[in-house]
Amino acid sequence: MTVTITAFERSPDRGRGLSRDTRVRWALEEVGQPYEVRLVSFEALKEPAHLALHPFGQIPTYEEGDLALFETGSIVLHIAERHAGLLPKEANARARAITWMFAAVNTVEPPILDLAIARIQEGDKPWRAERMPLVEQRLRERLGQLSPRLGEAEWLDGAFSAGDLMMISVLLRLKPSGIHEEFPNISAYLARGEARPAYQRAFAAQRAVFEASQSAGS
Ligand code: GTB
Repeated sequence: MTVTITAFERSPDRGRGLSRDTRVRWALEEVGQPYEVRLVSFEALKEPAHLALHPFGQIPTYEEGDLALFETGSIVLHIAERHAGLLPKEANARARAITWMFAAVNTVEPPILDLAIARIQEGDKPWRAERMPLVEQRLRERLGQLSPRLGEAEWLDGAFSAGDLMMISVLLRLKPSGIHEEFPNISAYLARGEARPAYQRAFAAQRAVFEASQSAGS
């Protein structure tokens, strides 16, 4: 069955792989599921056709036959459950891998998003100077908890899983800030994720969208 996802026609991250379609592309690449991409403009995100797929008017969405999904956690879990390779077969290990997926989006991503919002969307607000140290401190606390748990392990819990895919995807958003470099084992973990051939293919695919938009605009 054809799988179609949506992605930004012109991603604000300029092809750096930080938009959330990258994690869905990565999951599809890991399991070897071919997919198509429908590029959506910012205006189209808020139009009825897209809102019927995504009530919050965002990317990515995932369509497969009659099934339409939104929310990357749910989409990656769906892919991982339908294909071998991203979730362990043993029930407890599988539950732990899913726990790491939730930890990525519910516990680690929020302080990372706060940092992005404070830096970009609220960069010109009068409270920025006062707020930024608090935002950075909360983020460092969270990374300071994740780092010893990861330790020198290759992945979070045994073999690479959808838990690592989500956690690495979330943490990669830190790259522009450089804060991850304060935690060498987290930096090495990100590098291992980025080195995976499936990640490389996903990154190249989203990068190609940016490059095509540059050529079209020039
Ligand atoms: N919780 C949802 C999920 O995980 O699927 C969040 C989806 C989401 O925030 N999508 C963003 C979106 O569609 C794109 S990824 N925003 C449009 C809108 O809300 O109107 C967020 C993103 C944007 C820009 C960068 N960047 O420039 O680096 C990185 C990530």
